[in-house]
Amino acid sequence: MARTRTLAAAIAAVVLAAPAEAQMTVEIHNTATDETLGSVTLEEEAGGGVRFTPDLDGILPVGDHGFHAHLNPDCGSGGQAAGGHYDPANTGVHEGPGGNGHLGDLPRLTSDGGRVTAAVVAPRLTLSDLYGRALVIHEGGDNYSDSPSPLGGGGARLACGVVATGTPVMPPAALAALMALLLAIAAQARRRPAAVGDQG
Ligand SMILES: [Cu+2]
Repeated sequence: MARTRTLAAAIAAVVLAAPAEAQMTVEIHNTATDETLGSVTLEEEAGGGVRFTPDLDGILPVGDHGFHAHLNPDCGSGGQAAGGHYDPANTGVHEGPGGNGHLGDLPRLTSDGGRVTAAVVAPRLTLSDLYGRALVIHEGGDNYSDSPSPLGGGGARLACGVVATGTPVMPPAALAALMALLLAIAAQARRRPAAVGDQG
């Protein structure tokens, strides 16, 4: 029974130690050369939304670049393997971060001499929306519209990075139920007389 209690305590310790991701860092690569261009750090905002803090170099030309969460966690084939904009509600429209279209429509990034460091916030997202997606930076800007060009007019997929799957968050109710189960198992083990040979 000591063994059962130890096991229950060990499982509980592992469950309690598993953190919800507070932030994640995504490495960004040039889709043509696979060269690393830096990273983007994702953090959930206290008041809602996700903050994207880039630390990138070699994003050219200078000026605005379309920036989106695309569906697939794959940057292959020049970024095309990432698929379309993440759009879980199947809106089929590109309206930018403040609109009601693709959930993956992020605020534009701006290159200053190739460097991109200014943070942007996408107000409708949660961090878990981004698990297992790809972040894509386009060659051109983004007018947050499908007109005159589709998908903001950003054109070629210049750079891309895959967002990891992340640690699933256990809801408090599920955690409480698991703890109750473990305590019940431990209590039952305490009541049961030790069987012959159950000495270890
Ligand atoms: Cu895109």
